[in-house]
Amino acid sequence: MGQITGNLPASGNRPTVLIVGAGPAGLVLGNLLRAADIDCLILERQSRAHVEHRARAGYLAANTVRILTDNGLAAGLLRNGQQHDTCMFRTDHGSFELRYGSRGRGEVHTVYPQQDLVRDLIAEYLDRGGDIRFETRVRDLNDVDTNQPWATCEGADGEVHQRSCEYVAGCDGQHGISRSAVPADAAQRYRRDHGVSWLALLAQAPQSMAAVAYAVHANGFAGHMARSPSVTRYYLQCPRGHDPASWSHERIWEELHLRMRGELHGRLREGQILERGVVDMSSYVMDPIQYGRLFLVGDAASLISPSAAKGANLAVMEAEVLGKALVAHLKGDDEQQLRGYSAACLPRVWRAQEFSHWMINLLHGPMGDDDEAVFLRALQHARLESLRTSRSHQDFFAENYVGI
Ligand code: RFL
Repeated sequence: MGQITGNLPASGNRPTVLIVGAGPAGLVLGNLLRAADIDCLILERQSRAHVEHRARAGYLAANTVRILTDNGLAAGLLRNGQQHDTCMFRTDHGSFELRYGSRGRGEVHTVYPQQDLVRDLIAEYLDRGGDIRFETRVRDLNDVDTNQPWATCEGADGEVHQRSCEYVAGCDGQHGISRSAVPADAAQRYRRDHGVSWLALLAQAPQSMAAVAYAVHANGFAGHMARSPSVTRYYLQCPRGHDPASWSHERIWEELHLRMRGELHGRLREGQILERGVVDMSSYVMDPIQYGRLFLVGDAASLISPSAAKGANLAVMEAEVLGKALVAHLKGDDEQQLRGYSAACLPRVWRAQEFSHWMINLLHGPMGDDDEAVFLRALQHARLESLRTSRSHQDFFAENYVGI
């Protein structure tokens, strides 16, 4: 690790906007700024190969597709993405399909792996003359409440530099450092641990059914979601603190078959497990998501559980709002949108949080056989039954499931 001694060397020109992180948030923002010919620099701590292969999200909301299309960033997803409009629920009381594409506002998802989107966004950003430095970690952000914010960053060679800029976009995800540049008394921080964990799996196997499947089982939740023609994401609810390596290949597929009720509805198409990790369902929201000249975007601003597949979609929504606001300010001398960035985004963040929380309660019944667990599972069944039979409940679901 590089050492800081005395004054740090200042490195390169001073970009107008310094973007920390090359995930969906930072890359969409960088592309919007470059389209308006605004000088920006993206610093990313991982290598290009790493971010271009990091599998995460896959379900893009209609608003995300609209933003990417409007800004010339959708060629790959329009060519290779799959439209998706149905989800399926499986319980001890039976199975039903909900064709959400014909309910609510009639919107559908586009399934396109996040790593493919990231690859497209990097290529386009470079085509637009964007500057991006991989394997460069931002250690801290300073003076963000002045006209001269600056960052300390460390390159792959261990050299430590200082970078100054006019504005900073903190797009460095849930484990980033940008949030910590906002003083404790300058923002309210809302946190919740939902007490549920998922073993997140990527299988080298085609999807087993033409729908997202959510299975509610006494052993816990199981999920099935398409990613690409040959790769499918599965989830298995697991105890907190679980070691993902403790699950053998056989045990994973046995448990997925059991919870998905393969004997009734058809066996799953098995394949090698390419990736596994445990995701603890938690939420985090800062209010406001701006401080001085620092603007937080995506998971850096608000973390959401993956129960309703909202995280990447919120990141793109916020990147569009901030991108437009920075262009209006820097090119049109209109600062109003920039001042209103946080107020424009947070109601949509909270709406997504509320629906994700609703989904967690829909999909996870309490374990055990005490009176309370039995009662709450009966309520869970009643909620699913209402979703199966009530047109207005289905409209509510569809509007919130795809909406951002
Ligand atoms: P990212 O994608 O985490 O990118 C942040 C980037 O910042 C870099 N970084 C730094 N760079 C320089 N200096 C530092 N100090 C840095 N610290 C961090 C990181 O290396 C990284 O490249 O955040 P962003 O752009 O806000 O995007 C958020 C989304 O990635 C995230 O919300 C989604 O992946 C969540 N999510 C899903 N979202 C959906 O909309 N639909 C889905 O279907 C969906 N499925 C998922 C998901 C997340 C999952 N996991 C892994 C939690 C499925 C899973 C399993």
